[in-house]
Amino acid sequence: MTNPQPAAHGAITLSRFLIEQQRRDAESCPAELRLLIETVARACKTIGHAISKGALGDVLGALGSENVQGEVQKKLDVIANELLLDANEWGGHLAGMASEEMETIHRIPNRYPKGEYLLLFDPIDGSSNIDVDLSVGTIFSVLRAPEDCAGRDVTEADFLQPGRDQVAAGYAIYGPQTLLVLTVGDGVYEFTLDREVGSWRLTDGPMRIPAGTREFAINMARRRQWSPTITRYIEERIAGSEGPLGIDYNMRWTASMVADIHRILKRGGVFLYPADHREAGKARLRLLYEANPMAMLVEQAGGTATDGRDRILDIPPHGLHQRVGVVIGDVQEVAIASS
Ligand code: AFP
Repeated sequence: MTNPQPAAHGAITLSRFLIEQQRRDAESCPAELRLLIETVARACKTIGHAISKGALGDVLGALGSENVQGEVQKKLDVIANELLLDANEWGGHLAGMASEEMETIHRIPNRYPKGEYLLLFDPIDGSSNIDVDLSVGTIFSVLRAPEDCAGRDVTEADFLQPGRDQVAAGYAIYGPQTLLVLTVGDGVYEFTLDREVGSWRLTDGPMRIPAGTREFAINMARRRQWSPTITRYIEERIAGSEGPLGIDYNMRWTASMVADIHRILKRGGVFLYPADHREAGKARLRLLYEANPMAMLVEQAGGTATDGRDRILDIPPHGLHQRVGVVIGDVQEVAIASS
């Protein structure tokens, strides 16, 4: 009897994919991690449904409050944060959680069993896009809790692990389609939400960043913050065929890292949000729950990610909401921009 042909993409659900990954390599996807990922994926379905209601669901607009980042909180920032906390705190997979929307960590209540993982997330990435119906996303990162956590409460320090220690990373993107893109360290896979039955269906993977795509993503309004290296890198690409490179580039900027990174995973290119070279440590993106998970995904897809000099995944965190410069995507473009 011939081996059963692998099911065509679209026929494989997230649950089946994770169970088969667990069978292939229990180390990369043990049952507890599989169940955690399925829980996060279910919460992302609920978040996507809330977003799709728009003005009909009283989910748009700001709350008149600020988060720990000093940024205006949108209703959906808080709704999505609560959904992720509620979905994940009772399952027994986690020792704690951390979020862009919470000043400090969220410990698992004593009434629930604790697990061996730490979950970090940006519940809604690209919040400024919510009220104008542009793509937003949810970014998540999974770390192992230190072994001695079993006998004590987790602390913020337990979350301060370099990105290379992540055991899983992913994002949901709420756009024309609702997608989940995921890695457990064995390739990057895309799932599309089948809204008719409510299941995630495998639609791409293992994903590889196409090399040589001449497309960069940067917020040009921040030009005064760029180092000479970044300034030269962008100016040469704007000069295109009339400049030293002798070839044209294109630019995209979606104000949602999830949407820009998804485009890079699908068709290549590079994303840059450099730190402000005039003031040490002044940067926009957060290391633990934006840069690290995206860097794991991009490296798993054959790309690279630096802070403008050093590999993102090797940066030793010193704070839960630490910010970092980001240059990520096509290996050659990242190398040139990080030189
Ligand atoms: P928000 O989630 O606060 O909208 O920030 C989104 C983000 O962190 C990242 O997703 C975007 O690439 C970047 O900020 C957009 O920054 P600008 O608003 O400066 O373009």
